[in-house]
Amino acid sequence: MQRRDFLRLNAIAGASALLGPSLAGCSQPAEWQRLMTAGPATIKPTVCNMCFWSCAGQVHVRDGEPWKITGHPDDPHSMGRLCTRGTAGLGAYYDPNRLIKPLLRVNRGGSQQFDVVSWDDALGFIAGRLEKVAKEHGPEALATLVHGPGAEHFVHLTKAFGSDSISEPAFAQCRGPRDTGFYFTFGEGIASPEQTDMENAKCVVLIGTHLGENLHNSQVRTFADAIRNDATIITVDPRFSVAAGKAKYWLPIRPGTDIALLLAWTNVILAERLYDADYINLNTVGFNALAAYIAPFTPEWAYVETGITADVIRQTARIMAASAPATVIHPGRHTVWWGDDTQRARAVAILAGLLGIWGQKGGYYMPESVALPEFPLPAYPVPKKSWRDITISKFPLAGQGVTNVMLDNMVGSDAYYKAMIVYDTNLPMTMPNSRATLTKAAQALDLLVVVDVQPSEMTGFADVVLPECSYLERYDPLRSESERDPCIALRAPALPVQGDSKPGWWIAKQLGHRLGLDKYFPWNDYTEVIDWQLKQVGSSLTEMQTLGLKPYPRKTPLYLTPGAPLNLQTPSGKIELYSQALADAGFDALPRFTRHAQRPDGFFHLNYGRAPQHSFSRTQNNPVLYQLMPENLVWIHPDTAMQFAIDNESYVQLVNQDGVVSNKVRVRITERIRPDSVWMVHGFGHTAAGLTLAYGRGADDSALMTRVLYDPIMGGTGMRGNFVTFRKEAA
Ligand SMILES: Nc1nc2c(c(=O)[nH]1)N[C@H]1C(S)=C(S)[C@@H](COP(=O)(O)OP(=O)(O)OC[C@H]3O[C@@H](n4cnc5c(=O)[nH]c(N)nc54)[C@H](O)[C@@H]3O)O[C@H]1N2
Ligand SMILES: Nc1nc2c(c(=O)[nH]1)N[C@H]1C(S)=C(S)[C@@H](COP(=O)(O)OP(=O)(O)OC[C@H]3O[C@@H](n4cnc5c(=O)[nH]c(N)nc54)[C@H](O)[C@@H]3O)O[C@H]1N2
Ligand code: SF4
Ligand SMILES: [Mo]
Repeated sequence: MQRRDFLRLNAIAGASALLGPSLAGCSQPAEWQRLMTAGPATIKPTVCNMCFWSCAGQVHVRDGEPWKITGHPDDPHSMGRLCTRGTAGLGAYYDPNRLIKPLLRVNRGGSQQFDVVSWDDALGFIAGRLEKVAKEHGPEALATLVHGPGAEHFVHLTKAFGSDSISEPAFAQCRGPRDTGFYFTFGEGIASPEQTDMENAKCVVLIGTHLGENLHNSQVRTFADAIRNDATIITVDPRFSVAAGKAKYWLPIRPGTDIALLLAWTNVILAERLYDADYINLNTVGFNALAAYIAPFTPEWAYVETGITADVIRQTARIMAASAPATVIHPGRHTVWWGDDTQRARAVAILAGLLGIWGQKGGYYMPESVALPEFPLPAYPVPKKSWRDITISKFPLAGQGVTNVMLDNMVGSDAYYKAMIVYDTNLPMTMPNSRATLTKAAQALDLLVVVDVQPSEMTGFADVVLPECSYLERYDPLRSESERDPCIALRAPALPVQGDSKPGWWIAKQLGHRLGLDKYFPWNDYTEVIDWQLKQVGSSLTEMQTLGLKPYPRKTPLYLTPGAPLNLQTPSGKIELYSQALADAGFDALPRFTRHAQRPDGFFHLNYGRAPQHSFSRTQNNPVLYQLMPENLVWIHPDTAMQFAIDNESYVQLVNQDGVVSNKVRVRITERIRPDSVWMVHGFGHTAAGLTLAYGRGADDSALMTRVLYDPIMGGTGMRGNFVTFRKEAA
């Protein structure tokens, strides 16, 4: 069957499946007049979904019309204020390109298109295909790729169906290496929100981690506290980031050489005995092995690799040690860089371990969450084949499902997976070099369902597109995360549902019903689940509708007692400077520095990151944020610009090492980038025509990432080993 060409969502037959411009915002003077005279605001609780920091917010509604969204005053994530993107949530609500009806791919006279169909038809089609897959291949042949808090509904559905093949890009495209490296050192990963006690730190070290551009609300606020408190800020970044602009030390490191710097810092701390020997004796294993290993990695050695002078390496190491334990060595978040990322995270963790910052004021605090009981449900069926069986042979120490492994197992003659559900993730722009595999997977799979709010690139691969209503229109699982001050926050519908879009819980339950899984959905409305959970912790849905956020007292101290032995979950119970577990699995027990590919002549490191106005690839079409930043720019050093005769503000195309050519992108000539690199913000260069504002604006970094450097330990997709040169726009 010749189906599943990539469909652009303006190729929809019949009645419009998009919201359309009629509801667009309130820019007219009459609107302003109305707002000036409207009645007092009622406040409805929400949890922001414009990024995954999940700030608790308040939607202010006057005379039935949304007015504004603000941060919840008691929320540790938002500290009472939302960021640029959170404030622009109403733009997502009103976006005329929003999906509002289910779509089904049909083949009509040899050409493919999406038909608008009823929910009943869409869900019936999906259930029929899933039942066929289960009958022919077993329910384990379903893989579910998800992101965000609403993912829980589809995780639940997938497990009830009989598969545990669930993964999210937050692991293999984001935090996986960091959490794996910390796990093998401290016995646990770093929390989200990160447990960095920056407001009490005397020294903050940022390796990459471009706080300020990377805008995770309270994290940036506590970084600002550190600056206000005169903490010594040390940033390591090939680019003069916003954070570098606030720093005492900016180390413009040669890209990809961070492990060399980390080893040299460790060398200085050991050589100059800048550690607390009692702490090391009590709390670490492998110190002698580390000391012997580290001896050759002097600052002079590291200078040659990193370009950072030995003097600066020594000075910064001494400041970190003198400030310890009030030193935050930030663990980073997007850590899939060069493929040796778990080892780089190990090097970070070892340094943190030597400085004794675990559980200490001004270092890493001990996060705590509210223990929220699970709603009572029957046990899930045990899958005959687990994601582990499929993953471990490739990436032995992957602690979670790996998106890229699942995707790879959807193509080829021995493809294991036959159906995929995708929720709240835009895989073609999220997983590097995935478009070809996605295209093949879409051909090969018996079913591909995409649940999204807008006609993203991912929807173009789907058999069925299901329109979820926005976070402002729905209930989702309660927010209960590990953090400084434990609390629970409620996302509840604040605004009327647009069109025929539906909340994720409803979609999952309806599918469950059609698949004969009613016993896993023994409630009529998801509010019953939330209310039951809240009642177990002394609250209720009624109370939370008013409160929005409920703080709970901590049960354990925020900091560990200085001098008391750590009781970690590592095999030794101590900080594992030397990791026997890694050695046993055939990996380096101590982090190894590897020289990465040199850039070819005339090519430049493709460096990328965030801008405060946007999140990943999800906000470029938001009418409010589009106005703030309609396209991304490519940062080019003046020497490079001169060499290629490129003018500031002109448009160029980027061509990568494999000949892939980008969209045209506007040039910003700046000394804030190393001459060997260019930089751009991720998430632009949309190819989905249904995103009428974002379509064709700026360039897509992911499209240029045809070289993926896999982390052999946990499967992370290193993205930084790509290089580009320039093609000038024809006049
Ligand atoms: N506004 C906004 N904020 C966000 C997000 C968003 O989409 N929008 N996303 C959030 C998420 S989920 C994540 S994971 C984080 C990601 O944000 P981070 O975790 O901060 O990402 P990094 O890759 O560490 O940081 C990017 C920086 O690394 C620098 N860099 C590049 N190569 C190297 C190198 O070889 N060595 C060093 N030391 N630095 C290098 C780049 O110049 C850039 O300044 O941001 C979060 N915050
Ligand atoms: N090239 C490159 N790739 C990257 C990164 C990078 O910097 N460069 N960053 C990596 C990192 S750190 C991360 S965390 C990942 C993030 O990757 P993703 O989680 O895939 O993030 P987005 O690109 O924002 O895609 C989100 C998708 O969800 C949809 N969506 C938005 N809101 C909702 C909702 O309420 N419900 C539903 N059902 N759908 C919704 C959006 O329309 C969009 O299609 O990307 C990773 N990939
Ligand atoms: S940091 Fe901004 S976008 Fe992210 S959840 Fe908070 S307010 Fe929303
Ligand atoms: Mo991320």
